[in-house]
Amino acid sequence: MVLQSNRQKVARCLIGCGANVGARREQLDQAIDMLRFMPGIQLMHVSQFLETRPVGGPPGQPPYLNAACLIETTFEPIEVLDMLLAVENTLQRSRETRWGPRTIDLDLLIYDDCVLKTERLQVPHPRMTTRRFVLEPAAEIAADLEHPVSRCSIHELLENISQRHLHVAVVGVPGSGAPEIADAVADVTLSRLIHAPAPLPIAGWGALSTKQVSTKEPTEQLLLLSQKYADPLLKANWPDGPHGTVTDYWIESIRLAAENNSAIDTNKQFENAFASISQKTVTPHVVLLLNVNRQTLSERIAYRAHAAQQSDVFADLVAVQTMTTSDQGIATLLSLQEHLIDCLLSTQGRQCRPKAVIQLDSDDLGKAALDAVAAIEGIS
Ligand code: PH2
Ligand code: MG
Ligand code: MG
Repeated sequence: MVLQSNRQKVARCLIGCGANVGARREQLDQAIDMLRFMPGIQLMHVSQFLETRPVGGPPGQPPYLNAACLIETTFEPIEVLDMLLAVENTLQRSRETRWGPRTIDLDLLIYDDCVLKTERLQVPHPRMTTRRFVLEPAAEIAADLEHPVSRCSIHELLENISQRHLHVAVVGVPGSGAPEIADAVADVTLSRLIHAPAPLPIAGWGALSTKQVSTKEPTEQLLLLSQKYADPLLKANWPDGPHGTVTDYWIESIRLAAENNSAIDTNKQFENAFASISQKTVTPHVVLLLNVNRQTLSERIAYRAHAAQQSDVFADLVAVQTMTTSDQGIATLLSLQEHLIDCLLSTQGRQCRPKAVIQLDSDDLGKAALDAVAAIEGIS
């Protein structure tokens, strides 16, 4: 952070507030008053209080009252967090279950254009882009405030999740569980479900072309594959029903996988041809980006190879099995995973990039499914 002369830099912060037990309105009022009189903080705007349905956590919770505040402060991000925790503690906040009922919850959503991920604090808040109970009050007081990762304003983020027929893409390398998570999300949201029409060009690309006795260039085959991925998602045929579409792929993964695959010689001509296919598709409104570690991948590859020939689970790993060693397969997958994260979450805003990207650890598929469903429930 740059200090200007001897004046400390003032940061603008967006704070999310919520309560769903006790005298909710009084608790929110008290918390906001404590912010109002806190040294080092200027309370600029407070939204109205909005009654919202609880998202995630144990079933049967009472409804929330949510609000947002905009403050200016000379505190560092971690100091803002400590100050918010102190206010929560003063108001008898208990912490038993994750996403359980609470008398008061104060979240640091945005701290200027700061992007930071530590053990204690992540800003911008990792789940805010699909939470209507956050974006609606925030849009009332800070519609033009920019989200520093997506580079969209709060207003744009709210508009993004307010489309009539949403496209949610579950994205991850083979073995990350994308088909399984997509099934769970589509199930709960009564959405149309589309699985990847063919495996990603991870490996065994040579084998594939000889099997098909194809005389086509690999890049030509890639474009055919891209067209298959694009066909169900064309803007021209996009439905307008209210239940949305869930895919277990993102077409841009083909480009990234091809770039990552040394057997494929991608060039400018390919890039242009790919772009003209990809541009005709609906950009996902929400990406659920799955993350797996090396250990998980090696266990899942072993599972596919030995125990699960007849099972549908992790079927997307079949392409990886054709690689000479599973170490090579794992290295390829991890490198592609890095590439995906980079492309979806780097702060250099790319055109046509999905606006809401939520990262989920999918080493535990059951937990990933619950988190995925909660992220999508936040939209309604
Ligand atoms: N906060 C959560 C989990 N779920 N649901 C609503 N409606 N409002 C919240 O503030 C909220 C939630 C975790 O902090
Ligand atoms: Mg919260
Ligand atoms: Mg909190």
